[in-house]
Amino acid sequence: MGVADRKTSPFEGQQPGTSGLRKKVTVFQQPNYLENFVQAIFDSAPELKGALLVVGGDGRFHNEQAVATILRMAAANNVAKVMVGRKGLLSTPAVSCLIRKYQAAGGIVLSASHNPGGPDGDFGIKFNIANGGPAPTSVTEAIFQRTKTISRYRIVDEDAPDISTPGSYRLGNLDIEVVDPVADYAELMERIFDFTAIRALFAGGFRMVFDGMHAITGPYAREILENRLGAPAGTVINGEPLPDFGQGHPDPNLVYAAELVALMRGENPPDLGAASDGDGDRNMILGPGAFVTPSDSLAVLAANATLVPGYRQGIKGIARSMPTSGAADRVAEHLGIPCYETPTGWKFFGNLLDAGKVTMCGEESFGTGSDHVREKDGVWAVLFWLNILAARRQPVAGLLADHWTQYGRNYYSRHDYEGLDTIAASRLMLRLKGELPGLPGKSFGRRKVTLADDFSYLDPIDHSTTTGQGIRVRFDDGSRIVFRLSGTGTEGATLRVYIERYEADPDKLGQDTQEALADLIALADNIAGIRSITGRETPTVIT
Ligand code: G16
Repeated sequence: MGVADRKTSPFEGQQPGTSGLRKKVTVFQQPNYLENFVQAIFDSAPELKGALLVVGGDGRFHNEQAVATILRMAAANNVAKVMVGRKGLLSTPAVSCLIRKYQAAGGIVLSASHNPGGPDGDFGIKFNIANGGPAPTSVTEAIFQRTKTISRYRIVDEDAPDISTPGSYRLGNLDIEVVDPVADYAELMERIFDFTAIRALFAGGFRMVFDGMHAITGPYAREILENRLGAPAGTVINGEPLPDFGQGHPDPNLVYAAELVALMRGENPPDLGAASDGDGDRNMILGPGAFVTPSDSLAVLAANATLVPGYRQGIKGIARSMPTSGAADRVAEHLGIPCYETPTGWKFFGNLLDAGKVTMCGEESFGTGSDHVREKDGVWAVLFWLNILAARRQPVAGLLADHWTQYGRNYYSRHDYEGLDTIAASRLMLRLKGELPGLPGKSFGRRKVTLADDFSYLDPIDHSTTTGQGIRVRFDDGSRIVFRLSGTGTEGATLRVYIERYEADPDKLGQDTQEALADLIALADNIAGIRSITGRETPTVIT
């Protein structure tokens, strides 16, 4: 077996963003581009030598080639064994599950999440550490620094084996175990949820539609919902993973999950509508006449957690990203448990979960999860909803209404301005930062600013500080506007504006969200000059 030490030179900009390195497929197709980044991972994570590494991706275009390259490089970098999903397929939460279950030293996830795929689409790579979660900033920064000086990478000459059938293979000194992508994950779900109750729910005629969006979760949802829980065939739609996601945009929100949204708004809608994203870590929950915001979803799951066998003992704490609404905070307060506010990025939950400070976490970006793995988990969230609905026998809208009656409602919306000119977007943020000192005490109509800052986070476990995590403007009535630039896009800049207002009046809990937030939405433009600086009259996506 020949091991080649191949010469290379650094590429600009191999800096991981909110969740790994995401670029256009064409960027990843450049000779040595992927190799440089993978070698930087091996150089920055010496614990992988002689150990087990989990590898898998969401099946998007370029997945197979990338997996083959990683196998050849793992063999040359003295990894003892790679566990890889059949055909290189694994959802992101399934990677996390395997790392934890088989005590791997880490994992490599190939995905650009909810971003479109195909030859002109996006690709991505992310390193997960031994706890199963995304590497913390200290590690991603070390990888990035390494990419700047890299001059060689190691790869075996031999081709990687065909991994389309589960089994044991060998490549030089490397053991390769090809696993069924679904089996271990499905087994974990059976241990957490009351499958008997959910089975009875379906047997009683409960109808749901799960939109796999031609991404990774189709096979997971088919196996769990249709095969193990007895939901009728056809419950899972768009369930075949395709390299270009059927030319769709695998982002489970009201805009991109249009087929599901139309079904839920059509005649005789099913009792539950759900969707997941490219790599299976996001989720969207809909009921007839009800859209559950991800922030509300976290709050509802936390409030009802003891109905689920895996959380019967109660939850220790909740964590949410800063831009996520305060709905979960109210549940935490009621339960007498802490609620932590972290920067955007699932990696910030890892320390809190490992230290046992929190059991559940969630983000406004359609992510919910718990300490069962160290990633957010789309199918898990859907099963959690099913378990609650099976226990409470209530429609989604009724459950939400009851929740708001008890806790009040955090009206919440995110307005995204995608594909902005990067210079204009930075100018907007810079200008806003410059305004911060003058904002507290200033009045806008009937509201007065009580806090205006650029969010920074002191990790209570490792005491690291992360700065510049989004501009927060809070008002005296508890409402809030947050501005930040996305760290996951690959084209231009995306400005995210998060708008939130709390309402406790029982007569005002059923308003249309955009109407309930209309004056704050106008205020956001007034404060940040969005229209004048970006030239955009309206957001690209409203969720
Ligand atoms: C990633 C991160 C999430 C984050 C989301 C959006 O999710 O893991 O923590 O909330 O991106 O980030 P941004 O607002 O910077 O675009 P995913 O599903 O894309 O891996």
